[in-house]
Amino acid sequence: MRFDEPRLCPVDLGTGLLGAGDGHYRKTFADLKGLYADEQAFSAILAERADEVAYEVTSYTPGGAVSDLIVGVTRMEPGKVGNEYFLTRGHIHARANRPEVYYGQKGHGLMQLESPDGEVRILEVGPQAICYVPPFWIHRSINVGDEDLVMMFTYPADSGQDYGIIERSGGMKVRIVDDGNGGWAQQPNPDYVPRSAATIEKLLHDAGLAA
Ligand code: S6P
Ligand code: ZN
Repeated sequence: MRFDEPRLCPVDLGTGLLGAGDGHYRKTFADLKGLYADEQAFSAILAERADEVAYEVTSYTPGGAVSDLIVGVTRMEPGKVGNEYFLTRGHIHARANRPEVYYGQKGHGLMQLESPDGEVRILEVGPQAICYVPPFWIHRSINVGDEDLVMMFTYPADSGQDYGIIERSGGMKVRIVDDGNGGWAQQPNPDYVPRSAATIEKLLHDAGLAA
């Protein structure tokens, strides 16, 4: 066949899952060791909920070419570890110049964005809000609501994910915590180590861009 077959993938807002996809993975709380600041609070969650799903991703990948788009949905449980809201691991795309679009469908979420040189943007993503993640921005989603957060996403199929960029910096620059009034606030991450000029230069160079 010369042309790919069009595909309809329904999103079930009850389950937060994509239908007619070909990919599905789950992250349990046990999988998320080292992600949260409050290790004691995390151990307490592990004691009760280690094998429960913290978030899951269902997707459809039509092909692996740059001209293909992966489409999918992330569903995340509501809750906190200590005073820090549940979040995804976060990453930069392995091909760092690949962008992504998120579309809020259910719940109250944040997209935490961090540029390689340490600029921080926090965007609220509720139902029917489109969030554009530009090339080179590290991104993570956070559930600051009291129900499931469901967000659709789409990105070039050859993007890949690099999780190490966050680990190498001791986490992202800020953490999102309960502000004490049921809302959220940013808190500086004391373990954060800024990326060097050489590291940033390499990111741009690897993506085929001069600094
Ligand atoms: C992939 C895209 C999403 C996330 C998903 C889970 O580029 O941004 O599919 O993978 O929301 O987040 P994470 O950070 O654990 O991959
Ligand atoms: Zn991504």
